[in-house]
Amino acid sequence: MKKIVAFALASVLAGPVLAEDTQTTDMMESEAEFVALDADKNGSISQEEAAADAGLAQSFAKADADQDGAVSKDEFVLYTGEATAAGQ
Ligand SMILES: [Ca+2]
Ligand SMILES: [Ca+2]
Repeated sequence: MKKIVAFALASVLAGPVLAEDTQTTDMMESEAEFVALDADKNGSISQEEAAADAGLAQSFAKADADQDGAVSKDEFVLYTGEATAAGQ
């Protein structure tokens, strides 16, 4: 039993190191998600394309930082990063 607790503790202590890897993975996941949502592959997500993602559709105006009616890749990565930081 003690061994199991020690292993669990070691996993927790290893957490910060793993978290750094996760940040990089999150960025790549955001990009993969962006490509998946950009149905017509024009490099930005229109409001219609955003409808495929309930969370993005709801926060579209917020994600569209420059309010040009489309979410660019940079805006999307920023938006998903902020959403992750806020724990949503
Ligand atoms: Ca598009
Ligand atoms: Ca925009």
